[in-house]
Amino acid sequence: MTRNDHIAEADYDVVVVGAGISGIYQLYRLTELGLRVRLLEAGSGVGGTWYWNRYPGCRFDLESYSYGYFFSQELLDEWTWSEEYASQPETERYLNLVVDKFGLRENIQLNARVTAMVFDDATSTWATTTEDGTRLRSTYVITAVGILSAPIYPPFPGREDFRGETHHTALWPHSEVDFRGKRVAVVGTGSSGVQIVQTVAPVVKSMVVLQRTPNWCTPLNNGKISSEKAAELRRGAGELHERLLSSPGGTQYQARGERAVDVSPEQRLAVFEELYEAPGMSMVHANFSDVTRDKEANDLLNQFLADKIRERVKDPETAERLIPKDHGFGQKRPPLEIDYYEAFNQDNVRLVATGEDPVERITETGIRTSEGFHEVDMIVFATGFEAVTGSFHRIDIRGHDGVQLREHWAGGPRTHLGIQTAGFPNLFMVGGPQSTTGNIPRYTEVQADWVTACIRHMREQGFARAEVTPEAEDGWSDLAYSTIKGTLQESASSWAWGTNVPGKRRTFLLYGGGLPRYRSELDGVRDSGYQGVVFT
Ligand code: N01
Repeated sequence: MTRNDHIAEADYDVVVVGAGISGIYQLYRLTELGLRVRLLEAGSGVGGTWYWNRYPGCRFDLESYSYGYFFSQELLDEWTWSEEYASQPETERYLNLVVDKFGLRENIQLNARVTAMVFDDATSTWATTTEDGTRLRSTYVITAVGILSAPIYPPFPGREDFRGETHHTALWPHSEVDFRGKRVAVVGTGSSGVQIVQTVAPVVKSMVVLQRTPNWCTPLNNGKISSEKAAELRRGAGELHERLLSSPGGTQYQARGERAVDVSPEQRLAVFEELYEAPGMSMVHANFSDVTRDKEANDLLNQFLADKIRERVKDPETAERLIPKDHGFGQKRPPLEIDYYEAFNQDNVRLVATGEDPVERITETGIRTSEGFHEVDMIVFATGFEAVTGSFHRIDIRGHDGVQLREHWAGGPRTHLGIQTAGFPNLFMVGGPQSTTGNIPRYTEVQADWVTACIRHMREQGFARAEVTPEAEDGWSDLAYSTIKGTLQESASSWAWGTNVPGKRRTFLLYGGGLPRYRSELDGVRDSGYQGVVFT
């Protein structure tokens, strides 16, 4: 009898779910180990977020080169990002190139939406079923289902009655959607809504933007990447990667040492002005150390940003409606905009604040609010996602004794390291709850490396299953929550807390400890021989 004789024979060693940026990387690492891997993807192409969200104007809000892969110098040499913040088609092309370049396509099954994943205690294997009834048995399952991938619609009565076109930004069709000369309603003013409004406003006949809560949007300040910069990025890729992994958000930014409340009003204004002209998330990550932590400092920044909105939006009433009153800058991930505020200076663009003028129903020809009727040809729902846990809850996942994951997480998700959950042996999550914030690919690459090492360890030691203890799960869940305690984020309302989904329990769904601490937690568990994980 050899060491692995008690491990049941399965169709595959590993089934990975999701061909987004994280799933593709996980697949690559597993094929390096020589495992038999099948990756199941619901879409008819790879790319995940960058496959589904193909609406006009969709692009990165973090630097393209900080978001892409670093595992292959050959890939870094071959690929050149054209812009600091690449658009969706470019990113989708990049991910397709990676899949082909590393021979991963043969392991990927497209049009394979997973409906169920059931653990069999007798054989310690998982049965994964797809929508068409196909069933695959594997020793391990790894979910890479994305934290923003379960789209939601607002519960407006009459949505099915509308006879014009309707689209959700996260389910955008492959065929071109023609906005020219159309009367369009956009529901939702998060990052997706902001990007689509500013992009299509110049070509529509008219637009009504339905806003429930305004956001603090700051300028993207995008730019082309010159050939000199591209060469420099190639040369410095290793260093950049290290810098990203050493920063809390996985970004290239560094916060200032000083506090906003300690400098003179002139100095403060000069810094805020500089950051307003700077690219990307500078306002969040390169700002004074206290602006997203301390209420007084935060209010100073809010005042500055509110004045910018007043400067840019001509109609004072519209400007006031666009200024957030319920949260401070940084309590939610801020949308980055190009000329979003200027769109409201067009005579044919109208803002409806649904707090003052709520939607009553959708009819065959438009949207009725308490104060009027908006006749439109198209409705775009930019209404976001059931974030983080939504994609898990849309699959019937059952562990020991048939316990459902959604039951296990009824009081909010519980995990160990954001990677495993008690009662679900050999199920690993990449990009699961309690595991990320900021630059997601930087978090999920360290998770995928950890999972790969854990599976290698199991195979070397002849273990059939890996299971986390309830104590380890309690410990991590408490720790993940404690990372946000006492910060301004603790009182936020957003998808990160699940509060955008009616009836969902308010729970912090992410991990706020920062990437260096997270990496050290992962390393610590691995180096201790996987403390908290029971192997049999
Ligand atoms: O989704 P959201 P998103 N009635 O949840 C409104 C990333 N991302 O797709 O704020 C009326 O932020 C909702 O209102 P409220 C990024 O991390 C990145 O825009 O809940 N309105 C809100 O205005 C981002 O944070 C990029 O009150 C309703 C909007 O719909 C995350 O994805 C681009 C409503 C939803 O905003 C999610 O962004 C796009 C209702 N019943 C996304 N229900 C980049 O730039 C919801 N809303 C890389």
